[in-house]
Amino acid sequence: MRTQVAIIGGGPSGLMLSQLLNRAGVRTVVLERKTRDYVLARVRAGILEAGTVDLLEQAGVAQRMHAEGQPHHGCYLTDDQQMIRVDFTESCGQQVMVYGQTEVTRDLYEAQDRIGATHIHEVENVAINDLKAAAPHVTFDRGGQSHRLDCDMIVGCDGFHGVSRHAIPKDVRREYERVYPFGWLGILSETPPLRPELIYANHPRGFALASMRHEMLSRYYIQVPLSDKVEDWSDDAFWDEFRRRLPDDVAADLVTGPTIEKSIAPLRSFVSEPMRWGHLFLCGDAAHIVPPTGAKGLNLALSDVRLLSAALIAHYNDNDDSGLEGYSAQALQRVWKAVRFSWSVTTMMHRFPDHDAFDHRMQQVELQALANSDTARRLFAESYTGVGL
Ligand code: FAS
Ligand code: PHB
Repeated sequence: MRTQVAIIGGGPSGLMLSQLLNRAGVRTVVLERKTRDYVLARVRAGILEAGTVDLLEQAGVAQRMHAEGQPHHGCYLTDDQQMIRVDFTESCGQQVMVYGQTEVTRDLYEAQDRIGATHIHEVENVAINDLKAAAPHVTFDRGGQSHRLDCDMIVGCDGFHGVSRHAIPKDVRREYERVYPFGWLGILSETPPLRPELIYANHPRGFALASMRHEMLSRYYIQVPLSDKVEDWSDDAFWDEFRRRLPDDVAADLVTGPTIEKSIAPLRSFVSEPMRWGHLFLCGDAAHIVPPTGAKGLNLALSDVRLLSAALIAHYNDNDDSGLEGYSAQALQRVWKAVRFSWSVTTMMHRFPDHDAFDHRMQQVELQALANSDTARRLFAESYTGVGL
């Protein structure tokens, strides 16, 4: 088999990259270890920055998002009983789109089918070879048979647990990590969302987030200890704890119901530099992870894809390699700003086991600044909507 760009991983990064490259006449093959149904069953991000909305339009996959997505012009942060609203549009002229990652992935798969893009699912033992040679290649197994894919370029879109990052020599890679001492227990329920906008809650019992997918599908989270298991949490136990972490008047409006999805995600900040090594490029979670508090993960992944797709198209169509040469440094500039924002909001809004009264006072002062300062709200709004990254 031969192609121009081998893409390892068929999540949002790999799918979007394949879509943008094929629309520009650049041939790809996507190698994905799971089935399409497995990938589509994942429930993850829910917030799209304006830049991500633009990219979906550029890729020709924005129609359903505009029809079903919900534009949001602000969000709330609470500290005990105080509700602080940050108005994105007033502060920085921006908005975000509430539209689940699951739906983005579905839209991309359907668009890829329409253009006949090549996806190979249920691959195993993917290995990256000859990265520094003139022509690299990928080997993999499928259905008990070994295969070789010759290509010009390899893009690692295989997420945090993928193989691509590890193809960069250990003595070349620089890794930075912060593992948080808690996780997020998330549920989906076919109930009307608590409020029309998101609510991020800092409560003495821990963080909570009230989000949604649409007017009859709520997405709620609570901070839980890393030792907790999903089976430790009945629906009733979740609803009781979620309700306790919200201001009384807000909690009084909570409509509960059976959960249709329940999972616990660990939180970490992670960056692996560089994001290029020879003919290998990394995009998305393969290179970096942020805690979901800042709603940056998916948006940062697609920001990498926007940069790399333009660079690869210029390479093939204009014989211009400036984008490829500058990709890693340029992508990492935005990555580190998003990592900082996600870390700072996570630190402001969660209860850490080793925090003392001084730490909580610092959280209160930061939240009070959002309540009292236009400048603080503008800085938050610019990072949250992505315009400031
Ligand atoms: P992904 O991890 O989505 O995709 C990688 C793909 O590569 C997967 O399909 C995997 O099966 C495949 N793969 C892995 N190894 C492979 C191999 N060796 N060979 C072939 N294929 C391989 N972000 C937010 O903005 N908000 C959120 O609320 C949020 N919640 C999250 C909850 C969870 C549990 C997780 C894990 C992430 C969450 N994220 C959230 C971040 C998430 O949305 C990611 O940023 C986004 O999925 C990144 O997309 P990809 O880079 O494509 O990586
Ligand atoms: C979600 O709706 O899943 C969501 C929204 C905002 C976040 C994290 C998750 O910061």
